[in-house]
Amino acid sequence: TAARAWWKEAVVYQIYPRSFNDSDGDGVGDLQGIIKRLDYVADLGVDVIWLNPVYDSPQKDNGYDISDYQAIYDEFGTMADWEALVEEVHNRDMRLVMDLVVNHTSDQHEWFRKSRQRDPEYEDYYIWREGGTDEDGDPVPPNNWESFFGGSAWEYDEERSEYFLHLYDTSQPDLNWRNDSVRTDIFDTIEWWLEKGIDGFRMDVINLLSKVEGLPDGDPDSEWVGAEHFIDGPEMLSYLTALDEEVLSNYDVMTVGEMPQLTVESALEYADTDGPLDMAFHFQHTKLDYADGERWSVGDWSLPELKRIIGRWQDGLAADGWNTLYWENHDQPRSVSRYGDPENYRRESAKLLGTFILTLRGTPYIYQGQELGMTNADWETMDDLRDVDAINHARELLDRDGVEEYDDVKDIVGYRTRDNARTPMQWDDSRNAGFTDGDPWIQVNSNYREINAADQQADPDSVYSYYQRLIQLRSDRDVLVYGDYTDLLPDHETVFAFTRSLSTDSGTEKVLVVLHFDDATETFDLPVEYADATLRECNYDHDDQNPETVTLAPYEARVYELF
Ligand code: TEU
Repeated sequence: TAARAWWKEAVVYQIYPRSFNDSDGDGVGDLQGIIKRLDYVADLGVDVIWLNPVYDSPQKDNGYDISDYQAIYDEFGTMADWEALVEEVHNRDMRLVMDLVVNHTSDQHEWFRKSRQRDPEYEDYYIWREGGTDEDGDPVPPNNWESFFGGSAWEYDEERSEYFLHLYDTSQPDLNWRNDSVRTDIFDTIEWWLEKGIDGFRMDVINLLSKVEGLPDGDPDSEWVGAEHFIDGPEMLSYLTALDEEVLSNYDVMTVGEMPQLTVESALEYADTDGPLDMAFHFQHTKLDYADGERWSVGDWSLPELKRIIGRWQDGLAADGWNTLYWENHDQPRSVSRYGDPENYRRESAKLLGTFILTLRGTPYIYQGQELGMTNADWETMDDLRDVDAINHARELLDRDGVEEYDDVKDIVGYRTRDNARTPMQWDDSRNAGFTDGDPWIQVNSNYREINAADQQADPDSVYSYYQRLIQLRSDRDVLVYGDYTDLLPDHETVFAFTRSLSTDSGTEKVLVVLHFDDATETFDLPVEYADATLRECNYDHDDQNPETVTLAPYEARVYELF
């Protein structure tokens, strides 16, 4: 069994400050708004809050474009508000994890402004290159790398007369981690926040820091052109090891790396017991519904494929390392709209998806509103969209042959836009779902009268109450944290059944989880061993708990315990 750690036993709740709660009526969520709702978060039973970036920023990418690492964005509040927040979080026995965005800064950061002026001290803080020319003598960027948000990863800067690299938006230039002063400045900033009493970091695109020397062209046919030269680059492990040894290891904090295209093999380098980080987010299951590996398309997903991915990670990190478990975050559409049935079985499928992340082995991450079964919204016009990623890609799709107007791409853009996760938290059935007294910065999902926190807190059958019970169960039962994982039916098309088991001084604790990912009914033969097990949690009411053959209702989820 794995060594105990508080962050393995914790359940994390993610707050997207812009969309959580607005205290001053400007339509944008803020820190005082979060403080007002902390009791709600604590009542859910979670242990850690991960806060998306609240640093000063022009907000081109909602805070992932930082212009000052040591100041708070004024629409969110002040440093005093932030200090009050961390204190109030700690008063409720929860911990606070901050977002760390150090692959890039905003182009409004002082470092970039000086760098583009060739100030000798900052000249080399970013990745600047001269371009070339094509056959016709027209200027072309230094290589063929692409931005994740579409288009070339290079932008020509008139002021410096060179191109700079931006793997995300043009307003997000990539820092040059080869420069010792960049690393020193970043390490100092990290230490500064740790001294302010935070409990860890979620590290944004942290496996992108090291770019291959010479910046060679990437395979033009790959999912993200250039990725083989900037993901898990040659210096990656040494940067993170230095960060851990010089800074992080002096504090009792948790670290989770967000790592595009992460494999089990690299996860074990970054985040095994000796690795610099505690755990990492991979994206393999979030690509199940891509058609032909393409994000701006939708395909059918299959449960056996999901099980193969989950099994690869559960087994791969069984002996060493630690998993993260998530369906949603601020970059992903709502899970019930993606893997469940928001029309006919919203409650049931939302509970089924909750059971999944709260009973597998790893640290669960719940995104605000997921505990209510919030759904994707409708994005009727381009003007409704706020997400730079969706807007850029919608424009690219509109340039394609045969595509004439937004209506032609609305289905895919509306399904995939990160805005789905960013509609305001639905607190109650009052105007704007209780999020703001003003005009919300993004539309409120029109279903807030049916789906909101106030109703669900009062209802023991709600998605919220179900999450609350399962979070409690997970914190009461070591087997749900540390127990071994076994998939009972790897090839079954609609049933995901697995066990967790843990040997203790007083015997073996076992849990059986049965998840029915379909809207028909299906039978499941209860393993003989579980004939006398207790049905601890289920998203349907049952009289007959342990028949030999269980008839599973649409999206039924069962959790049996055996001690
Ligand atoms: O996102 C990085 C990112 O590219 C992935 O989350 C992406 O959605 C995934 O690889 C798709 O498979 C992070 C932040 O979470 C996001 O909000 C920022 O826009 C981005 O970095 C840039 O900072």
